[in-house]
This record gives sequence, structure tokens and C-alpha cells, in this order.
Amino acid sequence: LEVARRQAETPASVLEQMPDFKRPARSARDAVQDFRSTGIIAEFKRRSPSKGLINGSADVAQTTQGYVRAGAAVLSVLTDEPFFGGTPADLQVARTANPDTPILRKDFVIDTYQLLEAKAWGADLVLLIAACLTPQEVRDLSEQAQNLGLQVLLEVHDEDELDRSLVHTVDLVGVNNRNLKTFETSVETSLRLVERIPDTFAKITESGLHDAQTMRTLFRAGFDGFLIGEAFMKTPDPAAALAA
Ligand code: IGP
Repeated sequence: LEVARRQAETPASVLEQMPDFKRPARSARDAVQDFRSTGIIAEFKRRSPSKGLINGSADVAQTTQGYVRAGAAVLSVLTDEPFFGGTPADLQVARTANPDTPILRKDFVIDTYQLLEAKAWGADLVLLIAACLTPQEVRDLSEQAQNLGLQVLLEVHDEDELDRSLVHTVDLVGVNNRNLKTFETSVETSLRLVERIPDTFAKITESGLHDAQTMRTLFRAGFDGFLIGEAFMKTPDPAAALAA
């Protein structure tokens, strides 16, 4: 995967002084595993490489608050601009609008600096994508995240990524149903991999989810959480789509 580099960086020392940096994190893992939880991780995503523009007009504060009111356990906010049209401000606005809900910084995290940004912008967890990182990088970044009080969602696409990358400093394991080469989604990927994920991790199924029947099947197979973006964002009122 191509990863776009940032230009003007805020010095780390400035990030560390930002008010949210010292804010205690909310546990995304507890939020999805709570027996009263819907397990839904609702995503704010304007566009994607596979679908192009998904929603050009949704307001981030209104949408994320609506998601929470409709029962989302966790929020996911894209901060990647080149591919997904997200911004750091989206995350900060979502944080201010939803003080009690765990929020995922959805981005291609490849270095420590991005963990500091995530914390300063108000995230509670970050995504580490096994396909983009060496096992050693997953180990180092997840340890650093843990030391900063950020939980880690490790994303895998197949058995090999799971077996080589899983470490105990990860909190949630996400199986991405989207094939990165073809962009096609298949829940079979989740159903195949779920048995390989130890019960010490929260189990998340990601991408291509849009009907209740499939979610029931995935829940019965052992998944705690469901990461859903497009099915909500492609409608004029994403939060209403979750409530429905
Ligand atoms: C959401 P969907 O098909 O419901 O919009 O998928 C989420 O899984 C997807 O946005 C995603 C993603 C990623 C985006 C999964 N892994 C990594 C960017 C980077």
C-alpha cells in the first residue's frame, strides 16, 4: 500500500501538551464485549478508493452523535485525506461531540508520531494493518500505543497475517472481509478466520456488512464487533440507517 506522507508536522512536544493527550482512554474492547452492546463500530467515511464518493455532505458531529444515539458501541473516523477524504479535524470534532464513546483513528498507522497525533486528537484506539507492517513493527507500535493508553485494533486479511502478527499488546483483532487486491468483500473470510483468534482478544468483522442476517451469522460464529461504514454513509442520513 502506498502511504502518503504528511507535510508540516506539529512538534511531538506540542501534541503532548494538547488537552486530550492526558484524557483517560475509554475501552473499545469493553464497549463491544459488554453483553448489552450492539457491538457496532460505526464509521464516518466520505469516500474510498473502491467506491469513490460515498457521502459528500454528511456532517461529522451530527452523524457521529446520531450513530451513538442509535446504539453504536464505538465510532471509527477516517483521518486519511488522500484516499478517504478524512481529516484530523473530523476526529477532533467527533471527540468533542461524543465525550463518552470510544473512537478509532482510522488511518494507515506506520510510525510512533501518528500514535501521538491519535492521542492528542482524542482517539481511544488505533488501527494497525498487518498487511502494511512487519511483525516487528506491529509489536513495537502496539507496545507504544499501550504505553500511551491507546488500544490497538489489529487488522488481518488471512491466516498468514494473523499467525505472524498477533501479539498480546493488541486488544482487538479485526478480520477485513475486503480483498485488498480486488476490493471485493466476502464474509467467508471472517467465518474462516474467527476460530484462529484466541478468546483473549475482542473479535471484529470488518467491511461489506449490510444486513442483519449476515450479522447474526457472524455473531454466532463468535464475533463481538461489526465495523460498518458504507452501508450507513451511502444513505443521506447515516445515523437513521443504523437506527433502522
Ligand atoms: C468499513 P465498509 O465496507 O462497511 O464501508 O467497511 C471498514 O471496514 C473499512 O472502511 C476499512 C478500512 C480499512 C478503511 C477496513 N479497513 C483500512 C481504511 C483503511
